[in-house]
Amino acid sequence: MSPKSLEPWQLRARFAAELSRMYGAEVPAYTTLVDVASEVNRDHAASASDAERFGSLERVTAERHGAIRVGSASELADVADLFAAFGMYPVGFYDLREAASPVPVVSTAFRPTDSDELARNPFRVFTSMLATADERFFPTDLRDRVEQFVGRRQLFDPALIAEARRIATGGGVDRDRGERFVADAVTAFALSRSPIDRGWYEELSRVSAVAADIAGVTTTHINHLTPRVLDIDELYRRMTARGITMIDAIQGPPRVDGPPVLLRQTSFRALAEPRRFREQDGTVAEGTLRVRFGEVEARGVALTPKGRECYDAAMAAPDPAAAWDQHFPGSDEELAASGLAYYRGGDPSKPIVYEDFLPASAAGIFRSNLDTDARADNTAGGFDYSMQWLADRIDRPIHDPYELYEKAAQ
Ligand code: OOG
Ligand code: NI
Repeated sequence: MSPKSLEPWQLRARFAAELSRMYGAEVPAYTTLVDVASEVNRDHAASASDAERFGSLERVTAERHGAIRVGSASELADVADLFAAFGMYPVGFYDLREAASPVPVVSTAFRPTDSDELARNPFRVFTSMLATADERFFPTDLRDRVEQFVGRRQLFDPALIAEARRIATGGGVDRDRGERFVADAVTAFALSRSPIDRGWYEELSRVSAVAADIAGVTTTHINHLTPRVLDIDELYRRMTARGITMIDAIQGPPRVDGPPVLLRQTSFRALAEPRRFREQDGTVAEGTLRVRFGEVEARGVALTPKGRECYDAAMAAPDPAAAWDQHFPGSDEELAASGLAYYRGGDPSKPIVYEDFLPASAAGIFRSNLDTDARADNTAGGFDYSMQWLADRIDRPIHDPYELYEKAAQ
């Protein structure tokens, strides 16, 4: 490739940075969050000797995850083509219908899969698809209308997807075309000003606020963008001190004295944003919707399947923090020796960072930012979505996260 061209990782780094700029302009509290996260990271790096154990300060400061939501498998297939140009591939399967407060979506995460690529820029996007085939949420008549509505819209310009395919195949692109491609990809996730059909949006809201956000509009948007922080408890305190009300709890593992594992997250509700509505009489009126939010996360070591069982057992206790020591040893040496967590070459000083998501936390994050839970008819039949079902529909393998950690550990 010529020195003037951009490789997928460079496109990915620009994509993350430009999405961040756009989201900051759209959601001002996000900018505060990023500032506070950077401060906490700087302070933590200055005071802790092993601050870069889970990635360089440079990686962590640039690190973001985003979340988007789509309405059908064919829209998800377009997303997969688009993200492949950035070296981001589907990893893992999350069924949020199984959560304590169910959300009618199934999800995967698009991210780099190799250690080198993750070190260059680990941008990941949690991507949810509306589970329209699940009759507990969508009786046949509603399902048909949702599928027709989604089938008629076009989230991505076919030219953008065609360009993405060319870039993925070529392994890069020249600078001018690459910059245009990134700009067009970012625009595809901007909040739209086109009028929303109020009656349709409200009908879907009665089933689920997430269903309305996904299928009540003709576009998609970035739902949140999440910076990574090295000390999430400190971040929580500083945000609260600035007068931003965070959700009650940090999701995921409790704060522990031993090595941090997996992923801890917290969020706050963004303000209502101006949107336009088409009323029943055809007139267009200004209104607002409150669907987006801010989130921040701290990442720890990836657990093996055996470690994950210990985690699930600890979290099932009435007080997970108090029960933690019964399930987890207190040092990296012991975690490595007992095969509970992944370390590069088995060396306890080289933890492999958890790059994925947690279904219970994801459902908790969804829920804490909604006014109402989904309405389900539990006498109706569900639908057996699975990782393989999704992979077949998007015509791509979905990676098993454990296989990727296993490979990184070797
Ligand atoms: C996704 C919620 C899940 C996370 O970090 O667990 C998520 C969404 O709101 O679309 O982003
Ligand atoms: Ni998130």
